[in-house]
Amino acid sequence: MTAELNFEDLNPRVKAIEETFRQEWERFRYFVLDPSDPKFIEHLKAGWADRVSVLQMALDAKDDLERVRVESIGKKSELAALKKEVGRVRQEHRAIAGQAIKHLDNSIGSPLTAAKDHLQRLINRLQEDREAIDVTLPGRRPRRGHLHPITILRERIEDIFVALGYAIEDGREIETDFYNFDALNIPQNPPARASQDTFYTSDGFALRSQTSTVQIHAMQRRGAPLRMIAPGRVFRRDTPDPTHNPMFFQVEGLCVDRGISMAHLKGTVAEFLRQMFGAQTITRFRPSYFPFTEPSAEFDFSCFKCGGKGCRICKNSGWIELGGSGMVHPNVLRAAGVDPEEFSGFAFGLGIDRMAALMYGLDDIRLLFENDVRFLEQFD
Ligand code: 2NL
Repeated sequence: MTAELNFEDLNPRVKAIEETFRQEWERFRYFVLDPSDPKFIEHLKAGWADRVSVLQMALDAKDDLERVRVESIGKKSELAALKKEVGRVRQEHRAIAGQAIKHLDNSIGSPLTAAKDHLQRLINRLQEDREAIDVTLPGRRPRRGHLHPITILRERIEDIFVALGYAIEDGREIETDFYNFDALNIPQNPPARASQDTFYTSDGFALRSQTSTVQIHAMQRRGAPLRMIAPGRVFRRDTPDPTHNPMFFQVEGLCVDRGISMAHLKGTVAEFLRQMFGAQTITRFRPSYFPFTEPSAEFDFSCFKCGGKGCRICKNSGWIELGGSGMVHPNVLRAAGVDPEEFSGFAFGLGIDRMAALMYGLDDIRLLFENDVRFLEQFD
């Protein structure tokens, strides 16, 4: 049986516990202030000015506070040990010892509880602040794109011909030699094919060197009469330079019917160019040679910039060369299954990229295919 204790035996330990807690508590004192009090945050920021985040500080303080609670009034604390010894205090001192310990327990426990509650409210508020989204802020505007300048131009050309009663036809970019050369009356010999020299796949298919291929398919499929244009990507074995690219864009037009003459060709091309470059535009035709047309002509139009007086754009000639044309060769009609005795037709072709370079004043057509947005976004 252990000896009875006097209150005086316990009292120094009560004082010691109180003192230890008081020292620890210094750091947490202000947490018993109400966190919604503006002075509270001010106080925090002043005291923790060098800390990056008040929230992190509050989370750390919460851990610290819990440690202090465990050490001060937890099951293994000196206070818990003290409570167990109250039973051994002499009868007449026991009530006062009990009261002193209970008072100590409360004087430690209640500020801890208050601080913990307030700290939690502060943490909640800071977390809400951090996660809050200001729904009144304007959204980030997505940058609006636009069509490629070649597409813009192609669509303008299409609109003009659709209004003249032409269909728009599309086709494959990989073709057989028949569609790319033979059907177009291009002789088998290498020199004849050199100007249309294209790329071949390992299976012997050709990348089309003009969109006439689409027109041959269309004549075979639909027969005559026929009015159509074929815009699209074509390929030539050219060394790239400011005016050449091995891949470029073309529009070809074809009109096949009974009694079609050179007059229809001239009227159609002239009307197209007037719609494209203005009512004052004059068109001229120069005799030329293409294997797929007979007779053949190249066409020029009066400069849209100077009106024919001569300027940098038309190289002082007053005229701009644009494309080729002619009456469809009977051999071509025959190859496409159209009877040249019954039908005749005209055809023409022009380069869309060349036209874009002219209209936008580009000194290098390759810029159109580099897909540098800083360049392309100037032309919408
Ligand atoms: C040019 C020359 C031309 C054609 C294309 C054509 C199509 C068929 C039949 C006959 Cl299906 N001809 N197309 C005719 C003459 C010239 O293009 O300088 N293009 C940029």
